[in-house]
Amino acid sequence: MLLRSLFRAVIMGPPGSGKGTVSSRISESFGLQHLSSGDMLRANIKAKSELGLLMKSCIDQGQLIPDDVMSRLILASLREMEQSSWLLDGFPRTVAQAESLDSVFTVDTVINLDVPFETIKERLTSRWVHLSSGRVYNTDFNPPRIPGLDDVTGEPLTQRDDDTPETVTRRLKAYETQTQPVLEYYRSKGVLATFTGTETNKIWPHVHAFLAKKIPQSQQVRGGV
Ligand code: G5P
Ligand code: MG
Repeated sequence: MLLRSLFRAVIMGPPGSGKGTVSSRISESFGLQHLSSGDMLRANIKAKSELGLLMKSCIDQGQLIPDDVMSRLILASLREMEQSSWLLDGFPRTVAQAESLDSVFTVDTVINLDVPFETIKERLTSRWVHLSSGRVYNTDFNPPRIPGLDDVTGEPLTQRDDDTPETVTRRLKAYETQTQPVLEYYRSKGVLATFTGTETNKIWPHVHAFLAKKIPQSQQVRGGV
């Protein structure tokens, strides 16, 4: 039997650094399945499950969901994608989460979007999202074709409850204390690739060139940047 080689990647970066935006481009160019922890949590909240309520209170306060809850949720989804190449966005966010991922899957590469905090704040207050697909817009950077409506479905866009200036400050703090140590964890394993900049359109060609070398040609959907 011919085994297809799988590619497993993680994308990291502070809130608003462009993980969702870059992930969409990676999925489109390289065919990796995009799994966003934040999108999964928001789907649970929308479904009004009991767990969803607990999650909402954490997210709205800019705090992380407990590691055991988060790892269970993500690893269950990844087990269903065993035959796929994937890109994880927003997980792991603590060293404990990275260790639990490592105990089941080998991560081939970790893309780290290194975007200064000053750049991020104003981006988030002008972000609009299509909740069910995770598509992300911005009134300045990538506005929808029709204001307030998703380009693909025509459904209304919404703003995230955690995109207020106060909550963004708390999310950046949580990133500094809990998530930055994960970068060191992956650096010591030799899989961390950092891309520094203030504009996604300038960072993206570098990410594209890097992945084009890493991902088997047979798996790439199209080569353009
Ligand atoms: P999320 O959902 O993972 P964050 O905070 O990590 O949330 P976020 O906010 O989704 O990250 P992003 O995906 O990095 O940001 O960025 P994006 O959406 O692509 O871009 C942000 C905005 O900037 C968009 O409007 C975009 O259009 C615009 N933009 C992009 N590039 C540019 C540019 O070059 N210029 C300009 N002007 N604009 C640009 O997690 C949310 C919460 O869920 C919980 C936590 O509570 C977390 O706070 N959570 C977890 N808790 C524990 N463990 C985990 N693993 C968890 N995962 C999620
Ligand atoms: Mg995101």
